[in-house]
Amino acid sequence: TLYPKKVTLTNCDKEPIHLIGNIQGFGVLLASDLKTDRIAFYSENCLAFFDKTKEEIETFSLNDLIPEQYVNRVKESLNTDYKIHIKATLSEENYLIISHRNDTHLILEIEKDENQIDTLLFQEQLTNIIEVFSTASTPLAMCNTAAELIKDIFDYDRVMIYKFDQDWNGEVIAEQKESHLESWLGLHYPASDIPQQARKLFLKQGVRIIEDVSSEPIPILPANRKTSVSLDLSKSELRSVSPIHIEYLRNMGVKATLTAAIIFQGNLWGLIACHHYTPRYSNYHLRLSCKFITQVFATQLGLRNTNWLLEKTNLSNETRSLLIEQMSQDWNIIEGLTAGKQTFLDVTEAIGGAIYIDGKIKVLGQAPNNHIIHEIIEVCHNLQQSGIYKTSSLSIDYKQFKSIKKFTSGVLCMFISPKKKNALIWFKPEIIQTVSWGGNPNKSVVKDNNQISPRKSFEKWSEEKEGYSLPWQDYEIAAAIALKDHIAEVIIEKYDKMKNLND
Ligand code: BLA
Repeated sequence: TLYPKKVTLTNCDKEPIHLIGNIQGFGVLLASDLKTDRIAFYSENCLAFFDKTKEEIETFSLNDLIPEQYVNRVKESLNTDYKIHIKATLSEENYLIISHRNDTHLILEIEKDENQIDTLLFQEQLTNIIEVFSTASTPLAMCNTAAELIKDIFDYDRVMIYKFDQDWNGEVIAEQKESHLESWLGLHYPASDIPQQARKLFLKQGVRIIEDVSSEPIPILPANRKTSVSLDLSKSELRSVSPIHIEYLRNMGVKATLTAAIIFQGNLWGLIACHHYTPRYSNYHLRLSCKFITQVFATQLGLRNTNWLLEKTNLSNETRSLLIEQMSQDWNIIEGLTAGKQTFLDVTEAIGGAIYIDGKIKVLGQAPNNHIIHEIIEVCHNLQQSGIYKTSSLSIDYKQFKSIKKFTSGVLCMFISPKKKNALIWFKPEIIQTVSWGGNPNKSVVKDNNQISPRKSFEKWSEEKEGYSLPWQDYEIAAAIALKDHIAEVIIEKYDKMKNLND
């Protein structure tokens, strides 16, 4: 296959795990070529499963291995992006055939059908879920509820809600676990623990299990032995696991996982990560249910966040209308924005700010002196894009501002007109945080002989994070842009008024 033998530090996030060329042993895999309709790839365990020789399978089409009525139904998945699963009896045993297509192949994955779920109980549980989520009081309460539900239903030793930040580092924000395990609640993990290609696959596959980190991967063989391409396993249920991640889990002492993607508006918001300390198989019914619950959870969570954002936006809009009224009263922009009951600070969550118009500076709340404000404006003007510059770590980006980091770590600067340096600036204070990591994030990879390994220790490692404010949220930036646009309008109107008076 084209799979690189050595994964190095520089190609870690390029390891093509969708082409890994192996499956896990809880099923068998067949792939038929969409063009020729013949079997193009098969997992090695198909030989025993179908009791055929390599030579036989390599000349077969699906019909030679699987009864025609099943093959016909399986082929329905050719017209859809979804998976189709059918119950099948093969050699007098019950199986599930789960099929889907990629660009070139129809892929069949066959697992034992051992549905021991009490359907009625299960439907009851699923029905309760929507109610339970919608009555949770905060998004965090909702995450705790989700962790409890997943623990109850799927019974892994540890269930975590793992949330990504804007740099793809993550934090365990909710946890349910067996009481003898130490808690990982609040621990942070660096982005490199789940590299970008692994995150991308979660958008396609949604839920995946690792049944047993100690099991031997089963090779996928090409029917044509000269084939130099690998089968794309992006959506496969059985895809085997990157050796680096296997080592990672071993170092953690974990034997099996169930992982579900929390996807909101097409973005990966976080993961439901479940660990088990002995091998554990969750059948397809359970995996589908997990997907369903996670989707309901993601939707409810998204709704909550949207409502919250809407409330904030509405409040900020009201403030802005008032400011415009104040500015229009006597056409004094600076007075209108700073002297009334509401000031321009109120459209964001800033605690200080400054206005610079035609050489005049006016400050509000916690703000540095005029000299420093001039310096900040210079920096912002050089870095602005479309008239905006924002940072939540001014003193880290620019050492000369270290002495003012207490009140001025966060800066949002909005230039009113692109040519002049007239600007509105908002400031946020430094929030010193102790961040606890699950292992030292500076040593998240160990390198020996050009071979890389994940860290060995997941011991709690704490770090003081200084010089950062809370981030500027999208609604704050939108509010600042809207205010700036209105100020520009007021300036034009004022100019027209003055002109009319003079004419
Ligand atoms: C995959 N890494 C993953 C996955 C998780 C994590 C959840 C998804 C696969 C799964 O377990 O089902 C990381 N797991 C965590 C974290 C916690 C957890 C942070 O429980 C916290 C509690 N990993 C490394 C390094 C590399 C790496 C250094 O530490 C690369 C150089 C790679 N991680 C890596 C790869 C995958 C992965 C390649 C994909 C595995 C696969 O799907 O084949």
